[in-house]
Amino acid sequence: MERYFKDNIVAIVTPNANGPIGIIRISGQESKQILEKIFIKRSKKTTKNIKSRQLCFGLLTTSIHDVFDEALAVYMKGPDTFTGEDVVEIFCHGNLCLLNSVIRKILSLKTEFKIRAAEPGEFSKRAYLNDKIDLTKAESICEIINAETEDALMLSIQNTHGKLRLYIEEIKVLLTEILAQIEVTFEFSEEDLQVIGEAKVKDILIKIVDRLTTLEQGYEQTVILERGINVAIVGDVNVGKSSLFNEILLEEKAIVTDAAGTTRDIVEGSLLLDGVKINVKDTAGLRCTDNPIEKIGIGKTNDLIKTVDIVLFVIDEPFSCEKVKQKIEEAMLSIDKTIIILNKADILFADADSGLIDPLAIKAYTDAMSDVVVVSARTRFGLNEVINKIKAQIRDKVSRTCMVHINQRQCLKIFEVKERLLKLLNGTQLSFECDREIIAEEIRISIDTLDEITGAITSDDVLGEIFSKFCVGK
Ligand SMILES: Nc1nc2c(ncn2[C@@H]2O[C@H](COP(=O)(O)OP(=O)(O)OP(=O)(O)O)[C@@H](O)[C@H]2O)c(=O)[nH]1
Ligand SMILES: [Mg+2]
Repeated sequence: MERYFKDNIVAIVTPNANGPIGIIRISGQESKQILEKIFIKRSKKTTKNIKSRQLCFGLLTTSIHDVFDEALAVYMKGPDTFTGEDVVEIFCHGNLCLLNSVIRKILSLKTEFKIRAAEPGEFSKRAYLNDKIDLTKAESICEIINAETEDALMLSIQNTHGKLRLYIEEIKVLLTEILAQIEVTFEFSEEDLQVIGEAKVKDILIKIVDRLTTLEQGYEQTVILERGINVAIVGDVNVGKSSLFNEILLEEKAIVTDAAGTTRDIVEGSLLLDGVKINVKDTAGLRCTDNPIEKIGIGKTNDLIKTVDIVLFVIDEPFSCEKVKQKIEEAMLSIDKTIIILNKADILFADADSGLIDPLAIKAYTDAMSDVVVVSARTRFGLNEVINKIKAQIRDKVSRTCMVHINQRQCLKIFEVKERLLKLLNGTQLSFECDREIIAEEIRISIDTLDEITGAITSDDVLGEIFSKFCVGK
């Protein structure tokens, strides 16, 4: 741990691109002296000293000969800073050449100061090592930066306020209660044991397992919120899959032609529905073919079908119930995740006189085929109904009650504890009377595992892995 406190680190904290403003951050004991070497405060007042938490205007030195930039800088004395150390932030023009030349200038001071470039996530790692934040908060910072939807953002922000830590602390309190119940029995004779604790211990264990299950569900929700819901458009060739894909995305993304077998690769696009990211995938039409390229495309479609959350299965003939069922079976689709779409309503249900879609003709068909949504990709008829069906499936998959952002690492620890406790609850070999020491030990290990989530206990390797996922400057 010592090494973290000895050297100063520097990084550009704004994105790796040109922009209006660029920010450079330095953290470490010598931050202020480093700033004073590269920044000349210009002030009408006589005082030239840089004071803590006072934004100063001045000239910034670069590594380019004779080039100075006008900039603002602030020095914040620790420990009330993000990293807990002295921190400097410099706000200059957001040109990457300029920012890099300032960094080079700062690093060139390494003969005078212990200064080096920050590793990914190192500012957050120092904040954690200096007890400014716990591990759930550190991880949520990275998750906030990467959140793509409002829900994912909201949940990550809640963890910076300690939502997950609180859940974990509550479970730890319950486990500690059990430990106390068991430890108290160490004083008693075998006959008294039944009376003292077993029922209560089991009750608390059941309660904890319930809470851990809720947290595991939180992980499933997190995955959906972060990666979105995957929707594949599948069906025979030429039924209008690509046309539908383009209309759903409101973008001419996939090629549409009247030639059967136009689409080969999977074409992807995304949109937000009810705050959830929907990844729509257009696929190669299913048919028997000798064309080797098309065959590869159909292979990709078949692989994709197995992994997506929702399939929009498109037909362009008003088939009977049995025929639709047969086609779904042939395509090996699970009916639960399939929305059947009959496309080309503009020609299939055209009124003889006006040539327009005849709602009565559609009603006659859908009365018998209630699960089929009739649409026309050409006129956008029925498209809202498709969107509503997708939204209904989202509601099934994303329950917004009891949501907490859980990442994979945290979920694995939760799973580990749940498995351990379930073994205690269901284990036939262990008896409360004879194996109190073993049970107590299992509870202690469970508490330690939960501590690994909040970071109360952790190893250098785990820390290295967590923070290496961060971007430089965070
Ligand atoms: N009249 C009418 N024609 C449509 C409709 N949707 C698609 N088409 C036409 O049907 C033909 C095939 O459309 P695509 O969207 O390329 O069909 P696909 O299912 O992607 O075809 P493949 O990629 O070859 O499997 C094109 O000529 C489209 O203009 C529709 O709703 N009404
Ligand atoms: Mg296509």
